[in-house]
Amino acid sequence: MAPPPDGITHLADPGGRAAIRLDAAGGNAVVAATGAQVLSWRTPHGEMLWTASRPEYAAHKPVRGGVPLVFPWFGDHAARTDLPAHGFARNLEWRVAAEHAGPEVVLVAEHDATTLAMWPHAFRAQLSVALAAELTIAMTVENRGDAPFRFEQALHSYFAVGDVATASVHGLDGVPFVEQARGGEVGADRGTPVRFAGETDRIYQGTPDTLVLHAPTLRRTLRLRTQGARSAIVWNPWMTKTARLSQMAPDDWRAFCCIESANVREHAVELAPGQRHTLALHVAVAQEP
Ligand code: TA6
Repeated sequence: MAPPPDGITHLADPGGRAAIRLDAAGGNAVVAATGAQVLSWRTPHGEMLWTASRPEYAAHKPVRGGVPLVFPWFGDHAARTDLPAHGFARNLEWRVAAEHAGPEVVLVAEHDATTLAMWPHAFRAQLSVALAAELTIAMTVENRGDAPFRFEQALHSYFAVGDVATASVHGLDGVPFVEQARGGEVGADRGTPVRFAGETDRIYQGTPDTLVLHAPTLRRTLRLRTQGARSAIVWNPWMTKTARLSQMAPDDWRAFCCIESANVREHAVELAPGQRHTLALHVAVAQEP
């Protein structure tokens, strides 16, 4: 078997699971084969992604942190309580389909008897992770069946912010949202960024291509630029919900926020047979001196 291109290393993650490390621009990123989950993105300024204090690196399970994938449904399944929240993509073992100089790794998952029993559609999903000065994550879904299907998806990114009470998300001014933490209350921010003062679980619809996360306690700004995403979820569980979440220590809520690049609910994606769709996220970091 040919050695991987420069900048790509195969290794075991902290749980001994197969993973791939990409090295570039003075930093690195690690992707687990389980769930094609980006576990880490380190730049010369430190770790950009956040991981829970009690992480579990288990087979067929997502680690809480990094960038878990949501597919083919978001949240609880509409009809079946026996199915996993956020779909099954993050529980699958993905295979490496390609590795390129750059570096870039491409992982693939396809329908099988297990997925068909949960979601009766033939699909091929591809997750590309590329590292240069920016981190790029692109999810492509193809309809391999003979009938149309609709799916929801998200790159469920956990970003390190230092102290979430000082963080802010910019670019959602006037964009309508549904606040899941308040029973689906609808709203829209006017003339102010999103700030965190309690449990926040907002689905924004009709989102712009660029959002900015300010994390002043880390003297850091992240720019999130997307293609093919019309939804975004902004989430922090705050103190009470944290107690109900796996892998979390009681104070973990203070150190992260999720900004999820997505297509959910009325912006679910419909694919005709043979059609494909790509959601791409490019994250750039600016670090104050
Ligand atoms: O994306 C926000 C959300 O739907 C929250 O409601 C919370 O459930 C979070 O995802 C984490 O979900 P998980 O299944 O990873 O614990």
